[in-house]
Amino acid sequence: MADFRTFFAKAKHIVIISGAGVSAESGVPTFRGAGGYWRKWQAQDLATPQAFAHNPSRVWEFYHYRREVVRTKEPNPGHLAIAECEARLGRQGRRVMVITQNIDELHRKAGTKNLLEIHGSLFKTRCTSCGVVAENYKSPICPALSGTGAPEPETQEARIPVEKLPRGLLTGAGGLVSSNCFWLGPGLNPPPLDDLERIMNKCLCCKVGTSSVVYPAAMFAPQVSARGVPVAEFNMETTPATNRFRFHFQGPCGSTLPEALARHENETVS
Ligand code: BJW
Repeated sequence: MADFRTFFAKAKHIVIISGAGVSAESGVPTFRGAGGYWRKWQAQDLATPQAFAHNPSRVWEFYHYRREVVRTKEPNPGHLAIAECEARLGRQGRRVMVITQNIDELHRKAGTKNLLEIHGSLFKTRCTSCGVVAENYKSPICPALSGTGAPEPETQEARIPVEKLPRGLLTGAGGLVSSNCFWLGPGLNPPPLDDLERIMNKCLCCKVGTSSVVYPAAMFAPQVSARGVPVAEFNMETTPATNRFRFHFQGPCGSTLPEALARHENETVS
């Protein structure tokens, strides 16, 4: 930690790549492992264009359930340490950028401003007819989803007819809308990553609470590490990429991050 803190005190740019683990202590389930099931499926079975085309009612029940869970959750000390660090370093002319795979908006709720939500948000929809993306915080998002979405494996499917599922109303196209999340399947709705290469080549990189098995996020830290950028991983366990990084802080990031990102007595810009 002392070695990491020396880099931290001097870094002009800090890039934080986060995954589901950062929200685990807020009570949001992670994807992989025992808690990652909804009924008998995992996200990789339902967060795909094929699953939505085959059974939009089931996929909407899944997203409705997760929207309702997430709206009751609050940022934890890990989210708050990141947001506080961004504000503090900003006052010193330094920059913190957060790239999150999470769709729960808890970084935003914590106050993080410089944020790329590369997998989208549970609270945005995309019209399948005209492509328009819109914010939508309604609960439920449409009357037919009310009382549906229970996660237990034995739950009866709601089998909602497609005309009663959420529709796009902004442009008049009125098509079926899907959740605007970055679904599995190469090349779909690529996230906006234009400036990333430039910033990431000269930063301190922190990789927080992600299993590092989903691309493109999984590739950023190993790539910059190979170019000599110091990378610190914060995770409960090791990941396939751990031995490629300079630092690994094992444990709940609600405890490790506040210590790592706290004010350093020698905070200066290099
Ligand atoms: C704690 C903790 C605590 C717990 N403290 N830690 C190469 C190129 C292109 C595509 C591919 C490719 N290789 C493979 C692909 C295909 C695919 C892919 O990656 N598949 C893998 C499953 C093998 N990729 C895609 O389909 C991507 N598409 C694409 O076109 O990419 C194009 C591209 C490539 C390269 C450059 C530019 C563009 C799209 C991927 C979209 C992922 N979608 C999902 C669903 C989102 C919507 C939804 O949620 O409904 O995103 S899948 C799911 O996994 C979700 C997550 O964001 C994502 C990552 O999971 P994450 O966050 O790592 O969570 P977990 O559960 O896996 O891990 C939690 C970790 O936290 C664990 O390690 C715990 O130990 C830890 N933890 N508590 C600290 N308290």
